[in-house]
Amino acid sequence: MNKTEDVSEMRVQADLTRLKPYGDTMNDGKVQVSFTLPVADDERGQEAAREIVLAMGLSNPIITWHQALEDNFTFYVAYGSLEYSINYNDIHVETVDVEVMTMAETNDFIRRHFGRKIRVIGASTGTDAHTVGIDAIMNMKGYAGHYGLERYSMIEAKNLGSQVKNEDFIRAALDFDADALLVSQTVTQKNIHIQNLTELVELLEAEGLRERFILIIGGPRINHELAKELGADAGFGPNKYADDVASFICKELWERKEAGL
Ligand code: B12
Repeated sequence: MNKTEDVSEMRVQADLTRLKPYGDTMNDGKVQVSFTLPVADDERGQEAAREIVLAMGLSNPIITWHQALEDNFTFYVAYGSLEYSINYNDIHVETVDVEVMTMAETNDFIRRHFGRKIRVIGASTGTDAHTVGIDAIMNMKGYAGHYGLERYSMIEAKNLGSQVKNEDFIRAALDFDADALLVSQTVTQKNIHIQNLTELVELLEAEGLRERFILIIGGPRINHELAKELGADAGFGPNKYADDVASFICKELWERKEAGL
């Protein structure tokens, strides 16, 4: 059997009503997990790691890597088999529903439908010091082959950087007369991103400004569903770029204009 036949054979065997990970053979349930335990890097620690993997519900655990981080902290990589499966047909997710335009198409859309530049302001808010995500979306040079919003001739983009307080962000957005607010949240420890974003939405609502702006949030742990839950208009996570954001802003502004808002 050649390689192509081999792959199509595996596809045929996939049962999406009983979906589970696979490593070597379809439905073998093989997963890799990594974690750190606050114990020494010795045989007892490895057995503890093996039992932790069993406690996760994975069968036939193998510890393939262990390395001391400090005297009493060890990092482990383990393999095991997941016995459970899920029904893929029961999975429904809310995603941003927009046809993504190129930079040129977006500029053209804005020129034809609004006849003015769209103003977008962004920041990484609260205590969050991570700037790479918001820069990826906004900076002239862009990210991963996608130019940032500063590059768009019909978008005026202002990037306030990181650790911007929600109050200051709102003031700056009003001064800039922004159409859209872009908020980046990377740190999620102790749900700090939820707190920051909830506070922002509450502040906007308290000042009667929530509907004044399109509110878009993003970050490695953000998705559209969470964004909607938190009261934003859209959420974007990894592998989303300026094109996705600009297309959404265009669609949303156009719908609001059509509705006379
Ligand atoms: C670089 C980095 C730092 C740098 C940041 C420098 C800088 N100027 O940004 C420094 C060293 C300062 C740092 C500090 C910390 N960091 Co740090 N950091 C990272 C690292 C290595 C890379 C992050 C990054 O740049 N990703 C690249 C960008 C492009 O990806 P992205 O942010 O996901 O962005 C994409 C999408 O999410 C989306 N997006 C992002 N924002 C937005 C916004 C909008 C509006 C939209 C539409 C889309 C969007 O678009 C982007 C492109 O697709 C990650 C680990 C990792 N490999 O990811 C840890 C990581 C994020 N850091 C982490 C932590 C814990 C910290 C510290 C708390 C560590 C400490 N104990 O001090 C501090 C926090 C400081 C603070 N107050 O915020 C954790 C976060 C864990 C968590 N879930 O909370 C990570 C995951 C590391 C880890 N595995 O523990 N960090």
